[in-house]
Amino acid sequence: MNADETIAAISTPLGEGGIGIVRVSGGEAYAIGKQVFVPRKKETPGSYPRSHCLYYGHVVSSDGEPVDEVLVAFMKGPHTYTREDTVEINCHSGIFTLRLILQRVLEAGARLAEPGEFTRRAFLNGRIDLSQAESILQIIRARSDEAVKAAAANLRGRLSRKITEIREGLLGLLARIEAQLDFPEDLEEDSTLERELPRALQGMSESLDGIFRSAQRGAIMQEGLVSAIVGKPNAGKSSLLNALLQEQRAIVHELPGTTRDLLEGYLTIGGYPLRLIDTAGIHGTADPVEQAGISKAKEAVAGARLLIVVLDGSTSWSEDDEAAAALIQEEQLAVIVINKADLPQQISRAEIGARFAGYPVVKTAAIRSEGIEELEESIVRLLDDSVGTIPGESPVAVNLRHAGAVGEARDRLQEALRAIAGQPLELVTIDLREAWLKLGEITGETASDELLERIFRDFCIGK
Ligand SMILES: Nc1nc2c(ncn2[C@@H]2O[C@H](COP(=O)(O)OP(=O)(O)OP(=O)(O)O)[C@@H](O)[C@H]2O)c(=O)[nH]1
Ligand SMILES: [Mg+2]
Repeated sequence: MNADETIAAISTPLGEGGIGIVRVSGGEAYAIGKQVFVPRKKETPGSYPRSHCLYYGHVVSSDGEPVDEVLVAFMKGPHTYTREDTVEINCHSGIFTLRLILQRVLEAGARLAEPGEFTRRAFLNGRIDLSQAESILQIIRARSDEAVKAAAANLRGRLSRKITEIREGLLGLLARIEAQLDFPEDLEEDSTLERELPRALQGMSESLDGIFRSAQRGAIMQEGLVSAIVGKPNAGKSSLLNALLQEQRAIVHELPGTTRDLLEGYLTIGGYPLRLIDTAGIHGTADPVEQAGISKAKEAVAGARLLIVVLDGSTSWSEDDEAAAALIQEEQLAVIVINKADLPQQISRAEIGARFAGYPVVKTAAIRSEGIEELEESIVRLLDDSVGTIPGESPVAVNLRHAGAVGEARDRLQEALRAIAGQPLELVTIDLREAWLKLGEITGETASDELLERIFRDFCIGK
């Protein structure tokens, strides 16, 4: 990829429509535009083309034949998307028209843009930082109002500002610590450092935690919270899925081992979009088809953020329940459901509460849709606690990459806070420096080429 080359691409979706746009960006954009486009009115050579004006006319083939009737905008850098000279040809949107015009522009000297290359240039030319570039992709892909708003705020630089502020704070602290390490004789000079350091780090770590939670929330709003229903065969998992979705989505049967494949449904509770996955009952079996279903179930459980562990209240605690319970990972959210509450009970809420300390326990009778509201309420409480909004704050980030980097930086600062008590200051600086680097990956200042490659590959050609 060469940044000196002039690039071109069709920037609107391919298909029939009112208008399609071929965009050209780079040093040769004006020359190429003037070569392929003939304005309708005679323009005076000195003042044509004027920047950010629309010209009416035709794109013509190399032998002067009109290809399409168009409006063309010539835009002088740096006041453009990429900061480079840009030409946008607005034509009739038909697949062939657009391709002919693109072809014409390529003949005139442009190279076909790679996915995301316009946005990458905007980043490389310093118009936006990496998190802003990603916000553009998020705006394109957003699936809810909240996601659009959060991405738009990031595009305006809200996340970048917060991150930059914390990075500058870290740099300031690092400078002071290093001064103290280099000139210990001046120790008295900065006696406030010792007192201020823990407080400053605590403050930064809390800010990062706020962003982390908010980013997670953003990601959930964007993609839906992946939730798996898990438990032994016949516990009533599929019945629970149906009750939650309020439709007969899954087959329910008294034979254990009814569900084999994963089955999905979408629902929103308390404003949280959930992607709900029903799974095969977990138990030891020799049946190869059932085994395949169980290994799929385990995969789904491992990839879920929330687990709904279903127990059959009319049977006593068994090894199969044990096996299902053992699937809960520490970082997962889980709610325990004692189903079949309408039948004589073999397990008590107290017993289950003791086995699953720290997790909410709810009783339901799925086939009668009883206890479903209570289940929903406890799920909403779990989500509010772990990713809920901080009063007055709206999400700053909607991207799991941001959440990951922010979370790691926060953990580094926590590490540093622990190191302050008892460890030499050198060790503290290692953590601070790593936190600073991690945060730089968000804005792109310390992002590797590989990371950039991965991010921009996700864009479409023409963006
Ligand atoms: N009495 C009573 N029966 C229930 C309840 N929920 C489910 N059942 C019954 O239990 C049996 C199994 O229900 P499913 O929903 O298929 O159970 P499952 O956990 O999906 O089972 P597998 O897919 O085989 O793992 C069916 O006969 C249901 O009618 C309930 O709340 N009360
Ligand atoms: Mg089932």
